[in-house]
Parts: sequence; structure tokens; C-alpha cells
Amino acid sequence: MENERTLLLIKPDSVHRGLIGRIVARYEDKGFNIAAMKLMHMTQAQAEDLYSPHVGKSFYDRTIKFMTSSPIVAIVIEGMDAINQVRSFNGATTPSEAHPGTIRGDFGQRVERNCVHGSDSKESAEREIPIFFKNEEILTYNKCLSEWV
Ligand code: IDP
Ligand code: MG
Repeated sequence: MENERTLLLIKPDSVHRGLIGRIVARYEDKGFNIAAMKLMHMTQAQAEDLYSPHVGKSFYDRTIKFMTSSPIVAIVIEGMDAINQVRSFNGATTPSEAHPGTIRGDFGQRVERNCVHGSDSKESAEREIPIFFKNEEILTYNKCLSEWV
């Protein structure tokens, strides 16, 4: 397994519902490093870039509108197999199909308000992270507990 970086977004619904701490805690509990993190208002250009693979789909306009409607938290998660691990912690796209114990399974009810975003592949992570972070904003460091996790 490889050490990887992936993009996690805490979506506007989660920020409004006061879920930032609980979502971040899950990733800290699992032993991942937070390599970068900021509260921000996503711009139209950033949203269009992030969701460019979905241009033309029925939910595209609504998703862009939602994601730019209110602040999000953008995070780079770093760790072993981080890309797949974050996807599985986030849970299935449609919260009613997401397993209990996942973020979407525990906190979400509908696909339009599914709490979090996670990059779906190495290529996506490499494309998505620079939409939100400059290279120098992403920090790699060893926690003193890392040999025990
Ligand atoms: P993902 O977030 O699990 O990777 P994608 O298929 O990449 O799911 O879709 C991106 C986002 O677009 C979803 O997280 C969700 O917010 C929204 N979305 C996806 N499918 C639908 C849909 O059928 N109706 C409404 N919104 C959708
Ligand atoms: Mg996706």
C-alpha cells in the first residue's frame, strides 16, 4: 500500500449542521494526517473545475449551486491507501445506500446533501487537490504516534 494524498471536502450542509469536528475526528481517529485544511467559500470557477467530469448531467447545475452557496472545509488527507480509505469512510454517494458507520450513512439522507466529497482515484486526487491548495500549503510531517498506528 502506498502513502497517498486525497481531497476531502466537508460540504455546506455539514458545515451548517455543525459536523466539521465529528467528520475530522473520524479521520484523526483512523490515524490519517491532515496535510492541509481551510474553511473557504468555493468559487464558481473552482466548482466548475471540480465537477467538470459531470458536465451535462442532470444534477450538474444544482450541485454547483449548492457547493458555492455557503462555506465548505477543504482538506488534504494523507496516509496509507488514503484515496480508497476516504471513499469508504465517506460511504456510498446516495446516503440511503451508504452503510451505517460511514459519514454519509450516519449523517446523510439525500444525494443532494451528502455531507462530504472524496477524490475517486489517484488521477482525480492529483487533479482536484490543486484546485484548492497551492503546493506550499500542503504539509508532510510525522506524528510521534505514527509507528504505533
Ligand atoms: P461522489 O461524490 O460519491 O464521487 P459523484 O457521482 O461523483 O459522487 O457525484 C458528485 C456529486 O454530485 C455527488 O456527491 C452528489 O452531491 C451529486 N450527485 C450525484 N448524483 C446525483 C443525483 O443523481 N442527483 C443529485 N445529485 C447527485
Ligand atoms: Mg465523484
